[in-house]
Amino acid sequence: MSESLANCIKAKAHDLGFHKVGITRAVSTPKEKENLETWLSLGHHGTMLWLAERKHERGDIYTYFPDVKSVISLGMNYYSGHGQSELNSDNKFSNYAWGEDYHDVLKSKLYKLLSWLKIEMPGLNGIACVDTSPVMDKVWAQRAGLGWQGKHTNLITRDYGSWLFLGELLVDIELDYDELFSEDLCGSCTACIDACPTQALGEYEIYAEKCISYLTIEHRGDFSDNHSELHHWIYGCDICQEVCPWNEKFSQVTTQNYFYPKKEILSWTNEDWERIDEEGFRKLFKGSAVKRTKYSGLSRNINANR
Ligand code: B12
Ligand code: SF4
Ligand code: SF4
Repeated sequence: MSESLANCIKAKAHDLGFHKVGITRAVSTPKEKENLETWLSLGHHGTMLWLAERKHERGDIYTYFPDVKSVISLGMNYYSGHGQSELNSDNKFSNYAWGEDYHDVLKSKLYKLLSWLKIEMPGLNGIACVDTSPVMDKVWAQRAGLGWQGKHTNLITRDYGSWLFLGELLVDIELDYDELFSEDLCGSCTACIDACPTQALGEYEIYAEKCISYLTIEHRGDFSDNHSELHHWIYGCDICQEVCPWNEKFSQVTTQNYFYPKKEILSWTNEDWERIDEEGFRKLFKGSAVKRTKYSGLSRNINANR
């Protein structure tokens, strides 16, 4: 297909508010599939059974979408310029969930991009994916040239660091392709591994069952004794990204104000968090990714940090 269509897709994506776009050929990914299956067999997914249930699709894009020819990978910067030290509470709250739910924000923009593309290319078939589809977002972002998977396992870009949400459009047409991001710019740094308070990181590998983000968001039920160390985090955890020199040097405040913190996130005290009830939770986190942990999960986390 013509180079101009790939360029038009990128221009349209930037107009819609995406900060990074790359396009890559859909291929089998046997190495990543094997890594995923080994990781699952070692139980590093904890109670995230949904990861194992769709492992064949997640490890092989053709199983998910047999007609796929190209993957358009997109990144959106969510760095609001605020840090944990500005929170008026000892409770820490991950910055990715300070504003609106990124799934909704990215999905609606991906649908707009797909609708536009369908007008340009009548008959085209495509799927919009953000996080919840059985697709390895970071693997495709690296293949499409957006950046590399750092030792903390998140995708880092040269120009924004790692504070980026990722999504893709899978389409059944050929396009012009970007080069794989083949450099590993972590070098000899191990800041993320050293800073992780629960030793949840190996090099380029996460033991999710130990990760505070997993424990506060994905883990269901009570914490057993050895899972009670949340290090003041009540939702998610940002430590490995906060210490990354690529974020220290290259973070840019996002142009997308959906992700700026709600005033309560900045102003609430420990007592405010401890007083939150189900109704208050529903109001505060309407349209937010925090719904995932439900009221029971958030209050469990608040209590574990008291
Ligand atoms: C499951 C999941 C989690 C789990 C597991 C994290 C993980 N790294 O997999 C938990 C709940 C812990 C989690 C936490 C977070 N998540 Co999350 N998560 C996902 C999800 C749904 C799937 C990721 C996946 O496939 N994991 C399976 C493992 C095997 O994959 P992997 O770690 O990438 O493994 C690769 C390599 O590490 C390597 N590998 C694996 N094992 C080994 C072993 C060795 C020895 C070696 C060398 C390599 C190696 O091979 C794998 C394949 O290439 C994706 C969305 C998606 N659909 O992709 C979001 C996603 C990765 N999460 C995201 C975010 C924002 C977060 C948090 C920052 C949220 C927070 N602040 O609390 C944290 C970050 C924690 C961290 N350090 O990774 C973003 C990351 C954006 C980015 N710039 O990279 C994503 C892409 C969502 C999105 N669409 O934007 N997440
Ligand atoms: S998110 Fe927190 S607990 Fe999880 S790997 Fe990073 S530093 Fe460790
Ligand atoms: S902290 Fe260092 S090792 Fe970890 S991801 Fe960033 S550059 Fe790589």
